[in-house]
Amino acid sequence: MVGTQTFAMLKPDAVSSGKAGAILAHIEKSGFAIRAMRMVRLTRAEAEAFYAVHAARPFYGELVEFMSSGPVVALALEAPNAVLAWRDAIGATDPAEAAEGTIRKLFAESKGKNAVHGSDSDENAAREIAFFFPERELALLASA
Ligand code: 3AN
Repeated sequence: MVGTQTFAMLKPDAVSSGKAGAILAHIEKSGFAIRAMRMVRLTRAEAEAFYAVHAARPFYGELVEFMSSGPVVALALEAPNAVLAWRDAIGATDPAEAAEGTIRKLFAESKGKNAVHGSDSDENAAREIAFFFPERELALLASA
């Protein structure tokens, strides 16, 4: 079954440059319901754990450094076929390659500072939502 929820995050570049509100408005206009939202600054250890799947990639150190450099906004989003719909809405990893109208095309600076994160599978969406949202917020999600 294709899930109706995905995990999204506004990265430190988007938050520090004052684009969080515009991106949240874009998210809602694009048909996603925000089911949970939390602003938090990740510790280095938390960023390492969140991106553990990328530990072997050459950019891992840079990624962890950047993701713990300032606050992020974590979101649980709901839409039909949520994971794919959100990947479509954010566009390619590199904003230079992202399609017109996508969030990375509109708001991202570079391949590393690319404004937003999106889960790549239903399994990772569940893992990433659980990483950021404690029990009470998960209960909210289940009843939505
Ligand atoms: P996506 O975020 O589109 O799923 P992934 O999974 O390939 O892209 O990469 C995870 C994160 O790692 C990206 N969001 C980006 O911030 C960072 N990243 C990917 N490639 C590079 C790179 N060549 N240099 C620096 N950071 C990168």
